Amino acid sequence: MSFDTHETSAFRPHSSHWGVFTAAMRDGELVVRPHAGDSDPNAILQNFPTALRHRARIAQPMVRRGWLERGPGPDRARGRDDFVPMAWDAVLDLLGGELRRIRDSHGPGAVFGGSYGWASAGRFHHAQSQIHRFLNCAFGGYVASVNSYSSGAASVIVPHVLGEYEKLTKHNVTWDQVAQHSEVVLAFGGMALKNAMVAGGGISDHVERGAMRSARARGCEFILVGPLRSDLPEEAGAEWIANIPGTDTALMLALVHTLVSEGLHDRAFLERFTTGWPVFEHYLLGTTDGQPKNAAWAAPITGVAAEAIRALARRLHGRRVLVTVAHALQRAEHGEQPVWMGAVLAAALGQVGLPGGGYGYALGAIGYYGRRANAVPGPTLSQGRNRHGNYIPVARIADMLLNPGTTYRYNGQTRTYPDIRLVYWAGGNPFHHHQDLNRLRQAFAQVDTLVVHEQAWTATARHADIVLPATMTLEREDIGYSSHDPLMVAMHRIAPPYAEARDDYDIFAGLSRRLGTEEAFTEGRTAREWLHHLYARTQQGLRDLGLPAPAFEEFWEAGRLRLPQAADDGGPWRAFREDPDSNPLPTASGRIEVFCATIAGFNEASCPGHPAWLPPIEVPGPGASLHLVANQPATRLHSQLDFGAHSLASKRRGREVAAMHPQDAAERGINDGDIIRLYNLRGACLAAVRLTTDIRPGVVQLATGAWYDPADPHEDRPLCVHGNPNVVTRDAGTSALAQGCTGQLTVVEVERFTGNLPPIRAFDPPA
Ligand code: PGD
Repeated sequence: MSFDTHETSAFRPHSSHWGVFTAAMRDGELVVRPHAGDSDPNAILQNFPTALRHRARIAQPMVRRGWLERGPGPDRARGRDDFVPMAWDAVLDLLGGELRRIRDSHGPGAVFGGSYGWASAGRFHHAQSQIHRFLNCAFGGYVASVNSYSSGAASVIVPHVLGEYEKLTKHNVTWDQVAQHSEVVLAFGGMALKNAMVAGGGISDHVERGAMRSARARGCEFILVGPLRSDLPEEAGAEWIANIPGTDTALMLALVHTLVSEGLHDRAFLERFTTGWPVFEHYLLGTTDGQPKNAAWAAPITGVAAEAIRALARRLHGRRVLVTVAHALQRAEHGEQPVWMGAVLAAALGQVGLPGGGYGYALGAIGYYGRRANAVPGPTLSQGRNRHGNYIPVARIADMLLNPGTTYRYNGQTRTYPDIRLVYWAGGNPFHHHQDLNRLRQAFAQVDTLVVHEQAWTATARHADIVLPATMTLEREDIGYSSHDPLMVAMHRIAPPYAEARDDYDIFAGLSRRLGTEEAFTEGRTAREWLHHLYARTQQGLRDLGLPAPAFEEFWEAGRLRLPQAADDGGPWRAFREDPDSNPLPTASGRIEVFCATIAGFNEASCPGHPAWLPPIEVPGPGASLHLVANQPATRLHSQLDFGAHSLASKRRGREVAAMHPQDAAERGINDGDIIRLYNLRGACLAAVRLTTDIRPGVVQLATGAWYDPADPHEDRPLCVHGNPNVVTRDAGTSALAQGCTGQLTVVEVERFTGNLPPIRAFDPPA
């Protein structure tokens, strides 16, 4: 890798979702060093050096040949066609014309601009903010998406039953409280460090490992409930209860049943702070359906012995217990239930609102949970107002594109899918994040035009009609800020843009010029002027607190600014516990809703009025099939920089590595290091296999993020030769309540792959 310009031998500050760092060009090579103050830096940073000038980068604007020759319209050739390079002016003219055509003939409601994705850390060049601002301010609106692939179920159910979702995750039990107060941390789905290593907007110190180490040294007991032992770090010294995936709600019900039947539940807390307990208790004890949800009932469902469940319940009684539930659990069918039931368990233990106790929903799922909030506002680019207003729950995109005009249920409403003609994406990779990718390909074949801004040739870019090369974060100036990290970072430019790549901002400015709305989008500012403008909000916040507020130039020169943080006060649940009448929760009753009349009133069989065990549709058949846990990767953020050295080093024979129990492998004649084929009716992918006893038998684990790489893109259900689990996951909502993503858990068959090993072409630019 060599650079002929912009040799910056001095280390300059920069930031990413996976950590603050400094970087310099040394002898033509990019050198990246983690932030000196980071106690546990994230090795993912080392994907940058090889990624910066990798052949997978997009060098120039490209237009799909079929779209150019036949014009916009539904086309099965997407993802199979070749591309024609085009000059920037010409491609922006072309796209400007297409945007006008769609708006004039169909209106902004024919444009899907949800554009879900993590994009990059800088707050100005944040691609989601840029695209939404462009569509709102310069185009006239768009069909949006709501909620996230991360927490689709939780973010909808929590406001009904517990209060503000954002507060539950970001203003609640902190890592400091865990270190100082928790006696037992009962972690459903664990708290894997790979997840907490990442925080949107940047993170300057990874504290989770240290907090667990301190808690453990003080005598705190960690109990991991889940099929993968690696979901808590060694420092936690955890006891492992390896339940069958997707059965946590049944286990929690049995724990509460034991507490109730042995008189160990906190009646006074339930009476004072919750509503609807008696209705739930009838279900729990089986007076409504004849089936007590006791330990004997839960044992065959969960794969955990009845006596072990009872013993665990007794062990929780009378101690400072923190119940955590990982996001992963709600990224599955009926994902609302473990979220709700975790709160009911914490309430039955009477722990909600105590320091280091209660319900730490999603603690450890991401780096900005379990920390103190900044006391001053951060830089935020206004996205303007969407005058169109229509939206879909984010994970229903394929349903929307395949079924325009049909109705679906969401959060108590019956809604109608719009008729989308143009899909515009910047900063996300649906061929990474969506489920049942063969179905997604059919869905994308329906639209007139698919536009993608990308830095690299992801499968999403390959399926686009118009591909616009975007700069990588290292190639632009920005401000790194996360709401719960005290370090605001002046992200200096480290390298010049790759080939003809442009900032998303410049691309949208060029398009808005063609639409006659440039001023509305840019407000007459250059990118540098925007940084000044956005910084002023934080500066004012500091002034309001009577603190020194350095000028922008001073901040830029220093490279960072340490911000004041709010107190660790336990948030709304502490205040509620101290005085529930003065500080009610923002639920309908002002209490924790163990039975929720609002949800019951929606009449959804898939989400009744109290937490319940609802068996999943897909379960492994006897003998043949396995549960597939498709979780977050450890060596990259989602699919980002999968072509970087650190991510590549984790693969075997170029493929993503799946973990399997030796017992399951032996039954299938599979050896460590073999290539396996994971398949079901939806599709198939290859992976290399690693055998380990740190996984429950009956479960195979394959992380997300290996770029989709079809052996023959012309087939309808091609084999992904690289190991993207989303070719086999199920594209169905969590329930009619939240319609969240269910990609975490599915059922597959696994066999040894004996054919000729197809080459990996995911990182080669298309013809
Ligand atoms: P990323 O790989 O981060 O995944 O899905 P998401 O789409 O966020 O994609 C971001 C893309 O943005 C990358 O392709 C990157 O190159 C591009 N990009 C980065 N910076 C810029 C920029 O400045 N400009 C432009 N134009 N592009 C940029 C993540 C999603 O996946 C999430 S959040 C979760 S939690 C889900 N998890 C699962 C799961 O557990 N199991 C399954 N099966 N599936 C999941 N999918 C979900």
